[in-house]
Amino acid sequence: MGNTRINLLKNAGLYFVTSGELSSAPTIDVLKKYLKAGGRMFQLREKTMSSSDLLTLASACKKLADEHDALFIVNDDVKIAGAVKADGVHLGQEDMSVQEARKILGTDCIIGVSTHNIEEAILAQEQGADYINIGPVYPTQTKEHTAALGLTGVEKILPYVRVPFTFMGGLKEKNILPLLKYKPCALAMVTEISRATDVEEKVKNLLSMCFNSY
Ligand code: TZP
Ligand code: MG
Repeated sequence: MGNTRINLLKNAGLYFVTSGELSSAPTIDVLKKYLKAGGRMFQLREKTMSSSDLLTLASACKKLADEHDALFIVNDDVKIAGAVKADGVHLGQEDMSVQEARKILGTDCIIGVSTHNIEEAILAQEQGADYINIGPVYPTQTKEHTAALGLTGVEKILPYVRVPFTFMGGLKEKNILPLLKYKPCALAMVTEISRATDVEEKVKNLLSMCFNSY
């Protein structure tokens, strides 16, 4: 994989995951503020958008990512990731396998996988995931029906993790400090960023926490 991509992944610190529905402003506007404030990795995750709207938004995201040297990951949709030449795709447990996605996107593309337990983490790595997300760490309404791991659950999974990893689920400025000691490559957040009253200020605060506590 390209050095730039893997370096951006390893040093991202913060990972904004979009959601128009759970946002106080259109995704593209929140994203612009995120990037302006220094955010360098994001995922387009719009669960209810039509494919054609998603493709249009993904093209706009690609342009913004290039302008800011940011890492752009598409949730679920390998086709759209390939079509807009995104940096990567993020797959859930119900999505296409890593191997299939790899065949389509090639070795230069980042493939991330959502994992919730030891078995899923091991499997994703065996299949060639470039990074895994571990979560939900804390209770969250963004991904209902999935029990929160808590720090105890996280600590059970981490000894098996050999690739860069992110944490997600209920992450807020006020509760991320205990997670930083595990050295994630980034902390992933939906609503803490998408619903922030002042997105730029929030992102700056989060970035300074993520980087200064390493
Ligand atoms: N996967 C694990 S937790 C989560 C997803 C998609 C949702 C995180 O949303 P929030 O608003 O940051 O808690
Ligand atoms: Mg998915």
